[in-house]
Amino acid sequence: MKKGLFVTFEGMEGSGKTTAIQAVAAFLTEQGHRVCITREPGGTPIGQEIRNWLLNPDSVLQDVRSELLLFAADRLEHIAGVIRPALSRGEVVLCDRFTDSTLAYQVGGRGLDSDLVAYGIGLAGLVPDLTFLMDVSPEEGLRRAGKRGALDRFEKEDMTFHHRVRDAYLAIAKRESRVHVVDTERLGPVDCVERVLGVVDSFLSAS
Ligand code: T5A
Repeated sequence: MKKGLFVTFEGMEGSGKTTAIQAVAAFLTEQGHRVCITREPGGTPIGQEIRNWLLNPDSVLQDVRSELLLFAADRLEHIAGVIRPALSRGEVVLCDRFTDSTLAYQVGGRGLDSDLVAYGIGLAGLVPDLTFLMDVSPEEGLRRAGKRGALDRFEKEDMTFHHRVRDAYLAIAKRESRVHVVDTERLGPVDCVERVLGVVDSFLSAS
């Protein structure tokens, strides 16, 4: 049974998800919460194998639906092996990417059929309590990501792909009240974390 709090962080490459998660986790831990930090793809041993393959710029797929199924397999193992056990222990789970990434990248970016993707997402059977969309323009996000070195298979996509992904994310935020947009281009890392903590705090006080 779910007892903890499930919080997901979404957004483009280089949008500041990892930076925010680390700071939010430190703050919540200091306040006495038990926190589980995890990510997709790659939150389990098999998920790490799937991640390596999916992000490798040399990986080639003949059918783009295989990509959807690889993310779905990663997610099912992650939910069963990491997320649900942590929630049942009452932990705050901070997850770097979840089902909204599939909607943004596989429907928005790749143009896959939304019913097919909805089926893949439905297999998860788990909806976040709160989601933070760390919003940044693709130009700025990729500039930040590029500073780390070689670009991965998704980062190497053209700018129109990245703009479709961002548009899809903003559309999700418009229709889902659990999604809170944080402008990481205008706000520095400290202000972004303050905004996230304000929302988490209100949510915890109200529940
Ligand atoms: N994918 C994933 C799908 O297609 N479908 C799916 O279902 C799923 C789950 C995963 C890829 O897989 C795709 C999407 C992705 O392409 P990833 O490596 O896990 O890739 O995710 P990335 O988004 O690529 O991770 P990044 O590390 O690039 O981005 P972050 O975590 O958002 O950014 P972060 O925190 O590392 O920050 C990047 C830089 O920006 C600075 C930081 O200091 C750092 O240098 N920064 C800021 N600068 C200014 N202002 C701020 N507010 C800042 N916040 C951070």
